[in-house]
Order: sequence, then structure tokens, then C-alpha cells
Amino acid sequence: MTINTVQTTAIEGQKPGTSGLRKKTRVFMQPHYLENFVQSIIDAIGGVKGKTLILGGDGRFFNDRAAQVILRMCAAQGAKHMIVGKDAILSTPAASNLIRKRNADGGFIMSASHNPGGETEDFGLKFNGANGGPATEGVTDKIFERTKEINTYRILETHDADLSAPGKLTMGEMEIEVVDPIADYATLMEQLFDFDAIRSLLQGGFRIRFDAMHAVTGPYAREILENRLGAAAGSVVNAKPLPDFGGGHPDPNPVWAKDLMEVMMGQDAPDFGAASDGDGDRNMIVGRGIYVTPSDSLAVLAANAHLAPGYQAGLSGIARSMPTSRAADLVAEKAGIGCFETPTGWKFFGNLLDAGKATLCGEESAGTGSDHVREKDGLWAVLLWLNILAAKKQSVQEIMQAHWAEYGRNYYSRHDYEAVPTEHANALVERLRGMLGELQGQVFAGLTVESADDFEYNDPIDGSTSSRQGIRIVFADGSRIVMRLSGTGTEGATLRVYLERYQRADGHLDLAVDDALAPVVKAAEEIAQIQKYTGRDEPDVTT
Ligand code: VG1
Ligand code: CO
Repeated sequence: MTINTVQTTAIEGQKPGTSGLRKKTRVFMQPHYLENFVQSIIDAIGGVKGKTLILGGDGRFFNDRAAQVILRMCAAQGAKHMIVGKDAILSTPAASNLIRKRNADGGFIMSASHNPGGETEDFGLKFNGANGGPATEGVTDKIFERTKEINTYRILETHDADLSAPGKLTMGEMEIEVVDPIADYATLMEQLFDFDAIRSLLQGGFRIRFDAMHAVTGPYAREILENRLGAAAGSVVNAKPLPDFGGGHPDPNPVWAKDLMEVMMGQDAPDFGAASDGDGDRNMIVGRGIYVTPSDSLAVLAANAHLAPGYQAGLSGIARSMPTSRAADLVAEKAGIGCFETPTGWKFFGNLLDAGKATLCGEESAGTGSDHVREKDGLWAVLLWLNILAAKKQSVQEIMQAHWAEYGRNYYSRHDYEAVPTEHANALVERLRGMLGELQGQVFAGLTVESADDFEYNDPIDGSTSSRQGIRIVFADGSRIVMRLSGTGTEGATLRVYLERYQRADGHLDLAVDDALAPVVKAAEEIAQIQKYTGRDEPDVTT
């Protein structure tokens, strides 16, 4: 076996975004593309010599080839032990759990998450640190710097490792341990939740439907929901992971999980519906006849988490990404616990979780999680919901109504304008930045601007600052507009417009969301001239 040192040249555009590097699969398949990026990660973390690392991915097209390259590069550079999911598959939360449980130095996760997969779609790679969480901004900056100067990488010349069954192998001097991707994760879930109570619920006629969207959670959901908890066979649908996710967008929202929405809104709907994304870290929650926005879901989970054994001591605090609605803040305030507002992306929650400042975290994009791992976790959220439903013996609808009656309701929606020419999207944002100083006191669609800024986050734990994290406009009645550009897309720019309007508990709690938000939508258009800059009359996706 020979270690090859391969000459290469820096490749432009290898800057990790909100969650790792995502590109068209064919871009990743170009000569040296993946290798350059992997070497840059290895260099940025000070090498892998003697280290133990986790490797897995969501099973999308090129997952299998990329895994062999990463193994050969780690073997060439002295890694001691690689723990790999069977067939190089691990959901993102399962990978995070393995890093922590096995005291690994970090892990590679091959996924572009909610982005579509396939040879003509997207691929991605990210690195998580020893705490199990996404590399911090500091580390991703280092990786990017390294991609700009790299001129060689090292790789072992050898056969593919057989990852098709659990067991131990070697590659050069490196030990490879192939593990069952589900077992440790399922055990962790059993420790956190009251499986007996959930089992009684499910066996007492409570029907569920979990849509795995042909992505990585299918086998996890089958094992946990059907095999261990006794949900009726067939409760998990689209359970077979496919390299192209069956041609769909594995993004659990009412638009891309349309089938599930139709079933849940239809006649004889199950009591509870849920879906997860490509890599299993997102969740969508739907009750019979009621969609729960992710922001509301975070608030409800926070208010009721103590009903699950793993959280019975209560929460130390709650953290949410800035564009997520302020529903969780109201729960934190009432409970007298800490409340944190971070930039978009799970990497910003890691320090708060490590320091014990927050127990639950969430994002409006259907990501919820806790300190049990350092990633958002789709099935975890589903199980916490089921645990709460079992304990409260109420329907999803009743739980939501009671929640709003206690805290008031944050009507919320996100409008996405996808594949907008980058210059146009940048021009819109630049124009807004230039206007921020003058907005206060101005009236748009009857709403008076109380404050306007470009969100800057000062990490309370490590003191680092992340600026330009999104334009935030708050109105006197508590309504809010946030605008930012996506950091996960692979084509042009995606403008995300987040809209929120609060109604107090004694206000209107049962408006149609569109009606409730109409003035905020109008104000957003007046302020940002979205139609003019994007050339669109309406958003491509509304969630
Ligand atoms: C999106 C979401 C963000 C999430 C990120 C990764 O980022 O808005 O909340 O953390 O995806 O999720 P952006 O920059 O496109 O808005 V996942 O499940 O795709 O890794
Ligand atoms: Co994901």
C-alpha cells in the first residue's frame, strides 16, 4: 500500500455555508474537489494523526464513493480509528451521538441535508468537533482559508473497505469499525423518553404517520416507532432510503411533504403526523387537521418537556435562532429561565449547550433539539411530542389551543424566493442595510417601525462576534420581519423573508395565518421592494 502525495491547486468557492459545504454533486465529483476539501478540514483541525473519528452520511448519491476517499485520506495521515455507519450511513443526530459516546475527536458527515440528492442534484460534507456539534465559525473560517492555499493532499492507494456489515477491518495502519447506525441512537432515545407510556398510547388506538421522505430516518423510525414502540406496521411511510430520495425534496414542510399534509387534513386522518429531512435532523409536526409551525413546536416542547423522564428536572434555558418566532421566549420568561437568540445554523448552539446555559434549542426551519446531542434531531422531537401527548392525554389541537390561551399566539410564516440572480439578491440586502438608520418611526402598511438592525451575535461563552446575520425590523405592536440570504443553496441566491405577528392571549387566537400576517407581508414589500428585486410576484415556497 502506497501513500500518494498528490499535487493539486486551490479550488475557488469551497466556503462552508450555514451547515458545511454544499455543491452540485457533479461539482463534488470533479477531480480533486472532494480531496481538496477533506485535506483542508484535516489541516484546519491540526491533522488526524492518532485520532478517532466518526464517518457517515445520509446515503445520497456519491455517499458511498466519498466515504472511501475520506477513509483513504484519513488512513494516509495516521488516523488511528474510524467508526463508520454500515454502508457509510448515519443520520446527523446519530453521528453526533456516536462522536460523544465514543469520545471521538470529531466526525465527517456526508450530507446536503434538505437539499435534493442525485447525480444532477446536491451533495455536501461537514465536519463536527469533539462535542458532537458542527464546527464553530472559527474552525470553518480556518477550513476555508486552507482551501485557498492548498497544493497537495495525501491519500492511500488501496482497495475499497467493505462497509456492508458491522465488524472490524483495517486500512493500512488504521482500524475501521463498522457499526449498526441505529442501535446506539435508539438506546439514547429509550433513556430520554417514557417508552412504556408512548407504547400504551400507540396501542390504545392512537394512530401516527411518519413520512421519512425516502431519506435516512426511514430505518431509524421503523425500528423505534414500529418495532420498539408498537406503532402499527406501515405507520412509517417512504421508509426506504434512496440515493435520490425518490426524486423529491427531503425537506419536511407543508410544501415538500404535501402527501402527509393531505392525509393529516383529510377525512379519517391519523392523530399525529411527522416527517424528517434528508439527514434526519429536522422534523415537521402535524396533528389531525392542524399544522404546528416549528416555532410553536419549540415553544410547546419547552413548556412541556418536564413530562419526559430525560427532562423532568426542568430546563436550564432555551435558545432559538434569530428568525425563529418569539413564542419560545414567552415560555422562558414565564418559567424564569434563560433565553438566547443566535444566528441561523446549529453551530451557534454548541457553546450554550456545552456550558449548560440552554437545554432546548430550535429553529423555524423545523430543527429542534436538546443537550442530548449537539445537532438538531428529527426523531427526538417526534418522540418528545409523543411523550407529551401520552402524558397529557390531549390531542395536538387541544395542546396548541391551550398553549395559545396561556401565552398568546405568534402567527408566523416564511417566504422563500429561490434561485434569484445573486447580484439582485445582494442589491436588495445592501439597499436595506443602507436604510436601517432611517427606518425607526416610519409607518408601513399601518405598522410603525420600532427598531431595525442587521443582527450581530456576541457569543456569551467564547466572546466571538458574528455580524451581518440578518436584517431585523421590529414594529411597535411586536410584529417582526427578518430578511436574510440562505447559506445552503447551490443555485443563485435564496431570499428568506420571515414574518411574525403576535396576538396576546386575550386577542384573536384563531385567525387564518395569511390574514393575520397580511399587514406584515405588505410592510415587507413596501420596505424591501421584493417584487422589483426578485422579479417574482409571489414566493416560490411558503412555509
Ligand atoms: C437552512 C435553515 C437553517 C438550518 C440550515 C441547515 O439554512 O434556514 O435554519 O440550520 O438550513 O439545516 P439557510 O442558510 O439556507 O437558511 V439542514 O437540516 O439543511 O442541515
Ligand atoms: Co438536515
